[in-house]
Amino acid sequence: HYSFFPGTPRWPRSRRDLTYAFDPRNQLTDDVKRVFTNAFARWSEWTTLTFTNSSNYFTADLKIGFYGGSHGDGEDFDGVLGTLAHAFAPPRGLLHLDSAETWIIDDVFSSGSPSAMDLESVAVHEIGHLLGLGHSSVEEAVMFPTISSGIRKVELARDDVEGIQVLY
Ligand code: TQI
Ligand code: ZN
Ligand code: ZN
Repeated sequence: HYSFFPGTPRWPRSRRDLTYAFDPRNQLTDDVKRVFTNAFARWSEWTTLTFTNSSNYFTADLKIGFYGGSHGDGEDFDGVLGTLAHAFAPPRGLLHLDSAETWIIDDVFSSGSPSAMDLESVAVHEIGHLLGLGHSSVEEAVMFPTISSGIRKVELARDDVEGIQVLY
C-alpha cells in the first residue's frame, strides 16, 4: 500500500503547474532530459499537475542534478550502487542522482555493466517522492523501495495512481 511523508506534505493548490530545471553545471544531453520529460508525463497523466521544463534553474520549482559524494545538502552519495538518488518532499523540490552510477538512458544501448541502473525507473520513483509519496509495500508499485540493476519499472501501478490521486 502507498504511504506519504510525515505530515502529508504536498504541493499547494496554488502551485500545481510546476516547472522543472536541470542544473546547468551538468550540461545534460537531450537524451537524458527526455528521460525526465517522459517520467514526469507518467505522473501528470493521472493528476491535474503539469510539469514544464524551464531554463531558469534558480526559479524552477523542481531542480534536478547529478552529483558525486558530498554535494551540499548533508545527504552524501556513496559511489557505485548503495544510494542511487534521493529527492526531498514538497515543497523543497530537489531531485539528485549519484553521478557515480552507470545510468541506462536508452534500452537500445542497454550497457553490459552488471550494475547499470535504468534512469527512467529511478526518475519516476524520485518524482513520486518530490510530489509527496513515500514507499509502498506493493512490489509492483514504482514506489516499492527496492529495484534490481538492469530492471526497468516505469509504469505506475494501480497503487501508485491511488496514492497520487489521494494527494492531488
Ligand atoms: N534512494 C532512496 C529512495 O529514493 C532514498 C531513501 C531512503 C528515501 N529512504 C527513504 C527516500 C525514505 C524517501 C523516503 O528510496 S535509493 C530506489 C528503489 C533508490 C531506490 O537510491 O535507494 C529507486 C532510488 F526503490 F528502486 F529501490 C530510486 Cl527506484
Ligand atoms: Zn542531494
Ligand atoms: Zn524511495
